[in-house]
Amino acid sequence: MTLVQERRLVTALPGPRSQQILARKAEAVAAGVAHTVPIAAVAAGGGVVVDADGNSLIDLGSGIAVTTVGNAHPKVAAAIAAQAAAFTHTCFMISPYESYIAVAEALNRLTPGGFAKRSALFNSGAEAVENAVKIARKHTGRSAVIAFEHGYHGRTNLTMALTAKAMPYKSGFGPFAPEIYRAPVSYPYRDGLSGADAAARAIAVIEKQVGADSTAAVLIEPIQGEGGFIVPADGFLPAVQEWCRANGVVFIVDEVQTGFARTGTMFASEQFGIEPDLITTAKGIAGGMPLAAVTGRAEIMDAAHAGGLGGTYGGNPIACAAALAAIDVFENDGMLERAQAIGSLLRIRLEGLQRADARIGDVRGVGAMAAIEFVDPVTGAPDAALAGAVAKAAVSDGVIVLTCGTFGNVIRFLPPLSIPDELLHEGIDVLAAALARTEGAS
Ligand code: PLZ
Repeated sequence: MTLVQERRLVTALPGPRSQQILARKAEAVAAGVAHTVPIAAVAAGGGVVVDADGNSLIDLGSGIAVTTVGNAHPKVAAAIAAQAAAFTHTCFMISPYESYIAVAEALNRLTPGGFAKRSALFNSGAEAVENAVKIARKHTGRSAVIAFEHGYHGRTNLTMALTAKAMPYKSGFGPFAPEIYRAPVSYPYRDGLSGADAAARAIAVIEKQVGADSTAAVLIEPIQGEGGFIVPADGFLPAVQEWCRANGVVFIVDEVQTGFARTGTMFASEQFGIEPDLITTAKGIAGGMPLAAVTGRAEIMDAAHAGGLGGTYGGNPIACAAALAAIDVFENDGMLERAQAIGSLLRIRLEGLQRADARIGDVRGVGAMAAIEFVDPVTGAPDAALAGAVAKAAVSDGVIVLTCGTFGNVIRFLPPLSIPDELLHEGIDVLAAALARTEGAS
């Protein structure tokens, strides 16, 4: 890690060079591809992102939970360089190569469940989810898929249908794929239900409105990411899994955001005591290279006929080399412990903020995946304006934080696990100062 680990603002953001580049963006890049941090990045590593003007920002977002091992991690960068020099592509469906197979073996070994497994590799989280649904439908011969309120699964046509939130993800982009049904989730802060009661409510909706016999799969994030870092009540996920088992429904758990040490275990499923039939992964898997996977029970994964799954780039050799290096770091460089330590630090700091400010209605998360939900202290109504203003002010002061939530009123913390503690503290200090001087919507 050669970058100096400090927050350093040498210009207001965006600085003059970033301004020039962002002006070109406005002219050249489609307006729909927006950005939230007004800089042009030129380097990143450890716990910082450096821009074209020499500003160094504290990174509490990891490019949306991707650079978990650290940006440009030396082992990942070396593996990419070596693979790029050897060969960049053959297409695994034409001429297979060992690294793809080694990634599949690692995923089969690391994902929860002692049963025989298979994996297939793709390019993005959305593509992994699409393929998990294809596989579940082929295996069951059924078509309905259950997704949940507040769920997020991507922006492709099928995954837009699976995603709950209209704006910005779906609005004007329909018609959406058929045979997708939405069930209520467990959102303890807002519904006050036990896990068992929330599961009973969801199962009743599925049974009454869809029917187990028509249902190919239930698809859920163990902790909902884009939807607001919603941690379900204890017992919710096991009860849903049990219902799936009893009804021959494939239980697909989307660990695209929660996967790979983020929550302090390799997969969040482990913390909820579930062993999904299929798991989708992406983001953290390859240290920043585009790679995604579906991993699961061999008899389900093998249901698709030869040639039924694939794609030109799926499991690209450079992405696989990066993944093998990242997985080595996850397993051997103390990443689980680091995620747990970051989680404790964040929780202590965020709960401190909450005690001092009633506009923070909830502090939640697991490991290095933490969030605060902003509300009107009197009514409990979501305060998206406050979350947005605080996040924007923190960014202006050199701390990258992301918002999320169906109501847009959540600030989430997804630091790279390579961030030093001092920068975490400084990042929270900056956020606290921004909060103290920001008025809410009410
Ligand atoms: N499943 C659980 O979190 C991606 C989306 C950001 P892709 N989340 C970040 C945005 O605004 O586009 C995500 C996820 C879960 C699937 C996906 C989709 O992964 O790699 O973005 O396709």
